Amino acid sequence: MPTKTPHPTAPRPSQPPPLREIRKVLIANRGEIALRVIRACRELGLRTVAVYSTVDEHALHVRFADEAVCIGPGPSSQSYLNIKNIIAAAELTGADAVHPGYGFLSERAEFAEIVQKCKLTFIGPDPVHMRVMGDKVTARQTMERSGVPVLPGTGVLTSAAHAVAEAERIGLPVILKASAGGGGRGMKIVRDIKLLPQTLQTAQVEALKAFGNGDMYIERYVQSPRHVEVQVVADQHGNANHLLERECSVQRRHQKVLEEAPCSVLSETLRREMCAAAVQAAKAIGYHSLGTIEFLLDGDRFYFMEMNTRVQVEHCVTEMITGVDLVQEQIRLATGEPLGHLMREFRPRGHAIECRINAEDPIKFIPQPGTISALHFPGGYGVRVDSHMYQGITVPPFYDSMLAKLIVHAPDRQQAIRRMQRALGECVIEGIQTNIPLHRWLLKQPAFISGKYDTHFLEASLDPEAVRAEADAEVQG
Ligand code: MV4
Repeated sequence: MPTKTPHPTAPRPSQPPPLREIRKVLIANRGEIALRVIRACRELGLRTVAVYSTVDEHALHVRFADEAVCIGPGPSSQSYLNIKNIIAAAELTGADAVHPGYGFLSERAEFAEIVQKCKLTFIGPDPVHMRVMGDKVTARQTMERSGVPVLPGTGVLTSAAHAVAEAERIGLPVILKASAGGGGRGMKIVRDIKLLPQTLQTAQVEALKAFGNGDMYIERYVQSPRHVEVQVVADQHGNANHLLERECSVQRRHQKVLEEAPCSVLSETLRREMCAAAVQAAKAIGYHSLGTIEFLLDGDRFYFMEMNTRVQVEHCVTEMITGVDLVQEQIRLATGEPLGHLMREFRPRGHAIECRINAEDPIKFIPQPGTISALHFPGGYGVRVDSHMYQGITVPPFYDSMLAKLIVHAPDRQQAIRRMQRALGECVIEGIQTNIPLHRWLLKQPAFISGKYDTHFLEASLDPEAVRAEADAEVQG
């Protein structure tokens, strides 16, 4: 084996040599993202180690990897979150790097620290940056000091009286957020000042129970925002850049359902400003690796919401409109290589849409584990399917219900919508219920087609009868 196969677009020899050699990567994850990382590794000429729980013995990531190690039983707490067993698997196989994927251990700073202490390369940022961004009050204050727009808000609330005084200063409605929360967990909207003390009390108790930390803060509540996030990349030499934005407002209970890139309502000026703010955010903390800066977009104003320090489910729509393999770049950046070709200015190349196909009742949204009896995925020009499914697989009940990501790329948004409708029509998944009827319904909604929707659109316009009609139409063909 050669010691290192250069990335095809890697900087030419005039650039400094990599700081760390990576030859074998352990993927501390499962499902489609484990496959996604294994594919990137294979193209980079890197060897791969899969880890798996007993219920994933026949999973595709186990077969795709060069080696595989069982790390425990089905429940995540005993397998995909079992740090000791994952590190043991890395040592046993002689892996020299760990890719955490998304979910599971991907945003646990302690895990990244342990990986580093074991002389393994963590394919992600510095644990310090994971901590700063994991604590939402610290993240907010750090961004505010760096000149990134944030909503009027507070630090950690010290008492009910403090909360009331601050809410009166900011103006109602306000939103109470848990400093240790994120992704929509531990939030409460307050519209009546009389209800604030009681709501704060309840929220503190809940946050303490859920996160082991009851710290709360207040922000002005934006009534109907869009969720727009910017993909950033940064190297270990102080360079940072953006790869445009993703629109993620189509969600239900903080679970994204469909994502697209670029955002169809951003003017060139606003895009430039938002992307510049995201780069500024990454530079402010000396960040390196891939990251996402989430913004709330309110008309033509945008505000920092959170930073995600991992590869995201929806990274593929960015890949389609930029032509960049983000996972390969994430691995390359972890070796210490400079941004190189990623320093160029990116312009959106067409339009991409991703539908998350979940194993769930499309009307009641209840997860549906079971065995897939028949499977056919769409193909053809401009269609990409990232999935760990195959005919005969049994979907275990322990993990996320996402079965596949259906991604389309087309010259413009209207053609992308048509292409997604076409691709969904070709999709056959039998044996378990999926949310494909929901997507078929969604893609026909005038608010979606016009692009004029916000974070409330899906929940506000959900029509069980219309989704059921899509499910029935699917059965009849
Ligand atoms: C907000 C907000 C309105 N105003 N903050 C939800 C996820 C977490 N990252 C923050 N979230 C929100 N924060 C203020 N000051 C509305 C949301 C929100 C939301 C944001 C993005 C996507 C979907 C959402 C659904 C409900 C609420």
